[in-house]
Amino acid sequence: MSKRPNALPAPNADALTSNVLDGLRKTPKELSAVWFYDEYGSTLFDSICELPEYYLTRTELGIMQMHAAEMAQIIGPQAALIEFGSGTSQKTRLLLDHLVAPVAYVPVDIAREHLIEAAGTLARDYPTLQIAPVCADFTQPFDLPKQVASAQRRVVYFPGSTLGNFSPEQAAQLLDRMHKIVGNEGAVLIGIDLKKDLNVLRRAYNDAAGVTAEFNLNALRHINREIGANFDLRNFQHEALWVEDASRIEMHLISKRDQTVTVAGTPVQFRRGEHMRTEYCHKYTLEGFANLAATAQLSAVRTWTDVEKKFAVQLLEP
Ligand code: AVI
Repeated sequence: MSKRPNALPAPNADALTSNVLDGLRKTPKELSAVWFYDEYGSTLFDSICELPEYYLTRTELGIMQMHAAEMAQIIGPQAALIEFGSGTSQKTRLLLDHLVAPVAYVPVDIAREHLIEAAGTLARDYPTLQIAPVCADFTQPFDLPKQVASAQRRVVYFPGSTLGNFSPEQAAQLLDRMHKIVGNEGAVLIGIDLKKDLNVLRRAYNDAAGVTAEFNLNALRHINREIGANFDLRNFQHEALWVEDASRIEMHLISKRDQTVTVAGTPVQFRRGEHMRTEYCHKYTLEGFANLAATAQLSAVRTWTDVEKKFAVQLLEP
């Protein structure tokens, strides 16, 4: 649901099939990370967030608990908060609790039912706040609701280090889109995962309980169901590896044998040991991220981190 780094293409069979086949024709083969997030995959992702090895969620939550009041103070009164990939809006509540007279909260998410449900719960808990959900793929242009018009400031909130799941080019484009949405008086509040001890990183994506492995393999189950393929999940193995040059963890599925998989009627050969990439998870240095943000004419006015500097939340302004 909320964690999609990209939306599935328009749900017509041809677009979905080309999305998969185009990736499988590349060398190395690739699948889009959107395939993780069916109903079961979203539940698995929620379980990942609770894993002892997966420090990201609890570290970011800790930063928000500690500093949301200061973030709200810097954002200022009568802001409109626009959240990209809002999901359950858990971290957002910490901000909303401290913002002074916020004008509107605009959760943007592709998963309509989850969006409506989360907006309904928030509306009950924040009865004076205007909540204007937008069901959209945030990587594509979308219209802002009229409720933001009277805001003193627009702020895009993008927590969770979801930016790290995009290629550097896509991430730059996304930051640029955020800049355009908030305008020159606005701000972007973003959560980013920082580069750290490689064993900590590897463990976060190769957890002992095997939940991340199941999450990765579930992409194949999703594809089998959605476009008619016969991936046998027993014939693939999960691996998450660190790629230093790109400063990222990559999630891969490795073929355990020579095999032919039929994908929407097209035979696709896999060699034993062949890797198929399913996700990027970029890990930033503060300097590297500053360079990325600069491509969208944004720079950090304030950075909050945990004591171990595992994760950062930054307020970016034009
Ligand atoms: C959603 N996103 C920030 C997660 C991450 O850590 O990059 C997705 C994930 N993939 C494997 N575990 C978690």
